[in-house]
Amino acid sequence: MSNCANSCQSCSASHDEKWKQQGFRIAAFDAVIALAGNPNTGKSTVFNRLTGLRQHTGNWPGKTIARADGAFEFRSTRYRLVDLPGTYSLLSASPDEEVARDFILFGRPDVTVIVADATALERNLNLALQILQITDKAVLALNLMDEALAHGIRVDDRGLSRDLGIPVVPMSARKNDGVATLVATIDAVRTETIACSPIKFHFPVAGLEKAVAELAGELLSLYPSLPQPRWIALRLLQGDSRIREALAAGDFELLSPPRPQSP
Ligand SMILES: Nc1nc2c(ncn2[C@@H]2O[C@H](COP(=O)(O)OP(=O)(O)OP(=O)(O)O)[C@@H](O)[C@H]2O)c(=O)[nH]1
Ligand SMILES: [Mg+2]
Repeated sequence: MSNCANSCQSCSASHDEKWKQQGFRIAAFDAVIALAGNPNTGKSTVFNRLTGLRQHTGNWPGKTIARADGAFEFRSTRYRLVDLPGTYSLLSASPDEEVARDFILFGRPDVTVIVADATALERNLNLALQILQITDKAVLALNLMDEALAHGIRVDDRGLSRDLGIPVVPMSARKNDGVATLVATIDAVRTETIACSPIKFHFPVAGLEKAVAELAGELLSLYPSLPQPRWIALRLLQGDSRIREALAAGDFELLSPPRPQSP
């Protein structure tokens, strides 16, 4: 691990500088929200609904992947919204998946909104379950409900919410249906007015649970601020070279968005 893995002054300063250069006032946000989901599920439509003209586009640092950041306000809380690249999984080494995974894992958004296509729920839930392994505060935006209804697809959103352990908001972003409920739900999850208890995988394979727990413990003693050590331990045991490289480089601080400063 490099000696700038933890929050050393110079790293934070250059990190803040980078965001300032991209036009953001670091102290201008109270909370950070990530928008994740499969490609073509309406993430950017939701993003545009929430941020309107208050947005900024560019590339992810060091990559040619487009990035959109924006802002919205709800009950005096200033939110920064980050539109992540659409992905089917977080497990491969494709640059899009890496950006999405690193932001959710190391960027530690206050809430992650998973935008899902209600007409293709099974495929969308694959990614949703992966996201729930690496974050504890999330909302499922069940988008394209208008299409689902037109195709006679009905979704038991309450049952889904119970099973996933996070709130589910049925919506049609294109028609602006459910957007206000989504915002209120994000706020309620952030303030813990709504408690999340996302479903986590358990490993029935003999010995695996023990190995994950042991390695997670070792990792935490080496890197006390490491997010989601169990998930990282599992990826290391599976031989994920990207996670190994991220650990070796110790660049968690650089992967993180600027944290709001206290007034
Ligand atoms: N019918 C319907 N169409 C929608 C809805 N939300 C978005 N769309 C349409 O779905 C298409 C994809 O929307 P985007 O917002 O670009 O989806 P995205 O998830 O940002 O796509 P990628 O960035 O490519 O992953 C567009 O044609 C939208 O107008 C919705 O609620 N209902
Ligand atoms: Mg998009």
